[in-house]
This record gives sequence, C-alpha cells and structure tokens, in this order.
Amino acid sequence: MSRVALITGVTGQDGSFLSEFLLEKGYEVHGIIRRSSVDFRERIAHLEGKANFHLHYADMGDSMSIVKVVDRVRPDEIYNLAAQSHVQVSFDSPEYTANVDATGVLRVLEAVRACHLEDRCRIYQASTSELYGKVEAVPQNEDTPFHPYSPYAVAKLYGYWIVKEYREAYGMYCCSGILFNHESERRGETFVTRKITLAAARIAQGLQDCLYLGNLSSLRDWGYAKDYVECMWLILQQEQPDDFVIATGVQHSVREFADLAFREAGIELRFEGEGADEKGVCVNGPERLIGKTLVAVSKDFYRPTDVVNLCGDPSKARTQLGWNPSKTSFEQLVKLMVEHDMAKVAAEGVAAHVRTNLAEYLEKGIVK
Ligand code: NAP
Ligand code: G4F
Repeated sequence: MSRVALITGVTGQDGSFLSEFLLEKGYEVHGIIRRSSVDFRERIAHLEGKANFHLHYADMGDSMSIVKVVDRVRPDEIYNLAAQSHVQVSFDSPEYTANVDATGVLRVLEAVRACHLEDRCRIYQASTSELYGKVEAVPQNEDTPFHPYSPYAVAKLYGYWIVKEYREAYGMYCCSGILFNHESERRGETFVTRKITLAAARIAQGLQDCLYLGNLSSLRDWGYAKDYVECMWLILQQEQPDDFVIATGVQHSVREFADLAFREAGIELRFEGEGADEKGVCVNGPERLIGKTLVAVSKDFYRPTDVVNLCGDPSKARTQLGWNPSKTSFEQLVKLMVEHDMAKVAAEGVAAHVRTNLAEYLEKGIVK
C-alpha cells in the first residue's frame, strides 16, 4: 500500500516540488487548491492526470472544508505549506495573513483531531526564518530567540507555537521546519530573487529599461527550493517529532544577487551612490546599455520594518537528518534561475511578435 500525503499549498513553489518528490517516492499525493477566476495551476499542470495525484477544493480560512478533505483522504502525512507568504503584502493585509498563516495552522491540527487521526498522521508545518526577524544572533539556529518583525512573521510564530503545543498536549507527531529563503525558477515573481532574474532577462533582451528595488543591503541565506523539500520529508521520517533549521549557512546581499544575475545575463553593473540614491550602472555588455542605469532604488519597496540579517546554521539538519546544505551553491542557483528566465522571456517575445503580426501572417498563410 502506498503512503498517503496531503499537501496544502500544492500550487505554490514548494508544493509543486514536494509533489514531484513524493510521487517519485511512491506516495499517493493529494493537494488542496482554492477556487480562482484565473488558472493558478501552472506549477502542477504536468502532474494533473497522473494516477497517484489528486486535487481537492478547500481553503485555509474554512475549517469545514479542511476537515472534509482530511476525512476523505485520511493521510499518513500532512505538509501544511499554504500561506499568504509575502512579507510586504502582510503589512497591507495583516488580518487575512493572520487568519491563513496562524489560525489556518490550528485548523489543520484540529481537523486531524476531529477525524481521529492524531495517533497516526504526521504533520509538517512550514515555519520560517522570518521568526528571527530583528535578529538577536548571527547565525541563527534552533535555540536562537525569536523576534518576529512583520505581521507575516507574527502569524507564523503562532503557527510554530501551536504545533509545539499540540505535540506536548496531545502527543501528536507535528514538527516545524524553520526554512530560510529558498528560491527557484518557480519562485513567485514578486519575491526579490525572481523579480531580479526576470528583469535581468528582460533588460538583456530589450524588453525592460530599469529594475526598481527596495533595500539592496538586506542579507539573506538563499538555497534551492528543490533541495529543501527533501528536508520536509526527512523531518517527518524521524523517530521523534522535532523542529529543524534548514539553511545553507551562506549569506549574500540583494545587491550581490542582482550583480551576479545581471552578469549571467551578459551585463556587468557598477553600483554607485548610497541608500535611496544607489544605482546599478551598466559598464559592460550590449552597446545600447553601456552607461545606462539599469538598477535603481524605489522607496515603494521599503518595508515598515525589514529583516536584514538572516543566516542559518544547518548543523542539526546535517547531523540528524543527514541533509547536505551545500548541494546547490548560490552561484548555481542564480545561474539556473537566469537561464530559465532568459529562455522564458525569449519565448514570450516570439509569442508577442507572432500575436502583433498575426493578421499579416494569416493573410500570407504563414500561420493558419
Ligand atoms: P507560495 O509559492 O506563495 O505558495 C503558497 C501556497 O499557499 C499556494 O499554493 C497558495 O495557493 C496557497 N494558499 C495561500 N492562501 C491560501 C488559502 N487561503 N487557502 C488555501 N491555499 C492557500 O509559497 P512557497 O514559497 O511555496 O512557500 C511554502 C510555505 O513555506 C509557505 O507557508 C511559506 O510561508 C513558507 N516558507 C517559504 C519560504 C521560502 O523561502 N519560499 C521560507 C520559509 C517558509 P494559490 O496558488 O491559490 O495562491
Ligand atoms: O524576496 P523577499 O520578498 O523575501 P522575504 O521577505 O525574505 O520572505 C521570503 O522568505 C521568508 C523566509 O525568510 C519566507 F518565510 C517568506 O514566505 C518569503 O518566502 O525579500 C527579501 C529581502 C527583503 O529584505 C526585502 O526588503 O529583499 C528585500 N528587497 C529589496 N528590494 C525586496 C525588494 N523584496 C521584494 N520582494 N521586492 C523588492 O523589490
């Protein structure tokens, strides 16, 4: 009999990689999706129709819908990845973020109890390095004090503590993975890394003039999402439930990420000025771009409180889970994202060109 996994947030970056990972391990995978007026299933389109892959409508804000899915699926493992996951957006929609990212976790735990699965269903909670927020130590490990610094982080802190509480109060097997930033070619386009790799590709191909960013000095510990979903699974395979920091242990600034991404796209930048006046000027690359400002700062992307110094210590994951934090380097990550976006932008350019000239092509019989 295959093991049964239920993934909330299956349409997201991590949900899509985790689905692939679990299907390859022979799991029957069920995912929760929510209704949308447009199709947001791009990341899992290639999995739909597979015999072991099933989707169910539910919403993290709707307890009954979660109970019904848990009861129907009766999972061995739940991966609770669904969240309003954008930190800046959480300042604009704090109440919604709390409902989904905090109370949503409680709904999943209670659904498992309501379906009398608490003795056999293991639960993974997608916790975050944002809990360290206004950091009290660098690097951060499982013992570093939390100081959440956004509505998102405060909501996620509730998720972390309620998981711990249910573990202690009811003996449930539930764990938090405290994951540091992880990125990929599937990353949402408004997170800083993907925003940069897409812009570098568009600027290199003449489709964008300038990239506007917020705090260029912010430091992150960036890993590859595909490597990180393995940890989610490993965490649920341990004898005893426990929480783990998942990170690479290597730190870079937003500026360094941009510098390398543009270099991968064939553009060399020189950063000059400070704070809101800082600019990335093209010093080498296509003739038409030399001397132009390709990266500039816009205060629109500043946050009321910003987390600026994240660097994780993955020692516990390395020793206890046997996980390799250095599988994909920062340089490899940037390269794979830029290569993907260069191809994506080129393909979009061709499609746009065909759309613009469609009438002419139809007339000439080039397309039918
Ligand atoms: P993501 O790409 O933004 O995906 C979020 C997922 O949650 C999407 O499938 C989304 O569905 C779903 N969702 C949001 N609100 C929902 C609701 N009300 N009901 C049902 N589903 C809902 O995020 P990710 O990068 O894969 O991250 C996965 C999880 O890890 C999140 O909980 C995030 O907070 C956490 N995390 C991420 C990182 C990171 O660096 N990526 C680091 C630490 C922790 P739609 O597609 O319909 O919007
Ligand atoms: O890419 P970001 O939006 O990611 P952030 O805020 O670190 O959150 C991500 O990682 C967390 C793990 O630590 C997850 F829990 C969370 O769900 C999400 O996946 O911003 C990274 C840094 C920030 O300091 C931000 O101020 O980049 C800075 N930044 C500078 N310019 C920008 C921009 N961020 C965005 N999104 N857009 C900018 O233009």
